Amino acid sequence: MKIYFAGSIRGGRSDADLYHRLIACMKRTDTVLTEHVGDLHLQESTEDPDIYAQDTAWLRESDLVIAECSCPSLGVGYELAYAERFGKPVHIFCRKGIHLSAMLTGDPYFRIYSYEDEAELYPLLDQILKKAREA
Ligand code: 6K6
Repeated sequence: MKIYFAGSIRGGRSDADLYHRLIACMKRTDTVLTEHVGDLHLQESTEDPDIYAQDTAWLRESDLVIAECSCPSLGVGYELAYAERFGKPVHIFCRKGIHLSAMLTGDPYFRIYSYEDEAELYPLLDQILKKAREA
């Protein structure tokens, strides 16, 4: 499957190492279109219109979207609405205690998982990907 992983870039890189580990986990079985989101030495070299064109094309091409939303990001919010518009299944991870936007928690389209410990995410990811493969 082609997975679109969304995580904060200009919204802040405090969770970049977490994105890196989640992407590595998904890459064992599937293709992650947005590997750069977990790049710990991300260099912004591409022009913004090219980033937008590439990322929206990847979203349309993807089989599902996984987003880590603990670090708020306008770009990720946009991507989630875009994915919904194209009927892509969207799974959102968020650490307990973070008050996620009502525009996500109030939209029944999104499947939201709040977690306490990162270790909870790996079996959850396996389960999500297994179900998606069977769908
Ligand atoms: C070039 C090489 C590495 O990074 C760049 C430039 N930046 C981006 N490249 C690709 N996708 C991006 C870039 N900036 C934002 N995005 C997309 O928006 C990613 O798919 C993220 O999920 C999301 C982050 O949005 P912001 O608002 O936090 O930047």
